[in-house]
Amino acid sequence: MRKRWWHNKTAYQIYPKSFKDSNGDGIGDLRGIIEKLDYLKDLGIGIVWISPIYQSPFVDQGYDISDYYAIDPAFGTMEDMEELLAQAKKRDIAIVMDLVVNHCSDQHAWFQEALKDPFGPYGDYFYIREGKNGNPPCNWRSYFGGSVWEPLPGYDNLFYLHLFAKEQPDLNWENPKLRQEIYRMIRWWLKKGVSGFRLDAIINIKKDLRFQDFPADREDGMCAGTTMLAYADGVTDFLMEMHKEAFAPYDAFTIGELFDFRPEEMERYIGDQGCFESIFDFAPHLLGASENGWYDRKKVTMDEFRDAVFESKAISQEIGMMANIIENHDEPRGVSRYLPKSGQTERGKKLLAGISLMTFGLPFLYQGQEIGMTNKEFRSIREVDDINTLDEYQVARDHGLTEEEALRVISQMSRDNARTPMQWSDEAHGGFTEGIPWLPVNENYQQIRADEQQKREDSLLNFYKKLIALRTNPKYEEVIVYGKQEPLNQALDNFTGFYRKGKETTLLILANTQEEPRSLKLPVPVRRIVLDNCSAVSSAEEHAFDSVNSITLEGYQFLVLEVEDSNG
Ligand code: TEU
Ligand code: CA
Repeated sequence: MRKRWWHNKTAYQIYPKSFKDSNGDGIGDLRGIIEKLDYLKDLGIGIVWISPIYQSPFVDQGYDISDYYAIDPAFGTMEDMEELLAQAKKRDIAIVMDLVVNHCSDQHAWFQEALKDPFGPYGDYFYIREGKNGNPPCNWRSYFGGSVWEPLPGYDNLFYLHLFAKEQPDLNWENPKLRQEIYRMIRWWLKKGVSGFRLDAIINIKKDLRFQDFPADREDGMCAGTTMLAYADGVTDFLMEMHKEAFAPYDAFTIGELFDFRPEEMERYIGDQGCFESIFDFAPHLLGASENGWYDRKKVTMDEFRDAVFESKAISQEIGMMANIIENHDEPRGVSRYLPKSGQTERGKKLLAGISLMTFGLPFLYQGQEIGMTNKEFRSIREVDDINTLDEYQVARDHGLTEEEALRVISQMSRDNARTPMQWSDEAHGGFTEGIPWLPVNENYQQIRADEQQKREDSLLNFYKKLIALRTNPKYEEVIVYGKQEPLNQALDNFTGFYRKGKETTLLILANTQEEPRSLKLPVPVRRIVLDNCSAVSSAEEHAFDSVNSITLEGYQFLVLEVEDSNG
């Protein structure tokens, strides 16, 4: 694997609308991010990905872009952005933007032109097709419900394709002119000083151009739009071209958001000659999913989480570095989702943090994760803003769930769980805003907040700092960044254990993912405890460990041990 500057970094995702509001309008903004750069620096963050801040009508919270060259006034101005880039650079923090180019907003000039003349040059920027006697061309369902085809206003029997909301028309990547427009825009931002991009929903840019029906997968007679991906060959041709024309000239950091990819394509995605530098590992997040919708999802155990992560590492670690997440702006909070009820404590949260950050790959935190923010209890559907959640609520209701049952589903799965404002302090609205927040703050902000955890030595936040610091600690950097990951006792229930084997150092990571203590035979002599979530270990050197061959782990104990090389 070719060494890259970002390999020993820890990354952090900011959802700008909910991070920090600087002017009291209830919406987080760029000046708010600038205010908090020192907080991020102190945490040890080296890369920050900011969800979309471009001009947008906010049908899908900025993932519907109406001008790729403009900052939305809700977030600030282009000068604010330039200032953010400069301030981040001073602190050696790379800024990564969101690249949303599978679709744009229906308010984008391109689409407005296409509406005027569907057969003109801009019509060909989109997928405009004839329907079947006034009905959609095929039976694909959009991510957010309903057909992917929307009648083109003012025309008989013409439809445009949108895999997401109808206000997010898909861009026609088959059109070389469109592709060049996108590459030009990417280069423009890179030239400005952005370090790279997170590529939104990027696998979808290649369509199965036959636009034919597939067998229905729900009672509505439709099939998931993503069904077509199995028949859409050649996405990597587009991606390689984009890499060559836009990213390579600036040596940009790129991280793909892709589901539904084929494992044998890993090399082409994140290998040394791949189209991206990294991709997110969504394996644990796909667990328990049902094609029927959120109401039909299965609860995921920590052992399933472990198995999914181990499998991802097995297929990727010889090739490249995936990014490890427990949550993001589309997912529920990781601590609420993966930890058993009895483990939803600060100790359990440290354990989950430890597993995630000691796993081979680029650690990627989502805002609030570092203080253990949790899901929110939604008591009424009126508390929800997210378009995806509103649809899933309706799907659950249509399936016969009561209002109360449907709200329970939403409380577990809603994307708004992750989008409630960041909990900075015990001031009103968690110190996020001096006005009224666009989405209510989680009721638990007095218990879970950054300022308190900053001060408390044994807090989750400080545990994250230790984990992050290990990644650049000269003693452990090589093993944590590059050491091979190998499972330990994977057949044990409620247990996650693995080695990280470096050139000179071997670490053993043990996590007792249950309330009951357990004794464990240690396969190799232990040299020292590097990190322990049950007692404070301030520095590795101070805690030499007597050679022992068994250990008793407390409930939800997490340990990083330096051990003798198991092969020698
Ligand atoms: O997400 C793509 C994607 O596949 C998700 O929509 C996912 O399936 C869904 O959120 C599960 O509930 C990206 C963005 O991360 C998301 O916020 C956007 O809504 C979407 O693209 C459209 O741009
Ligand atoms: Ca604001």
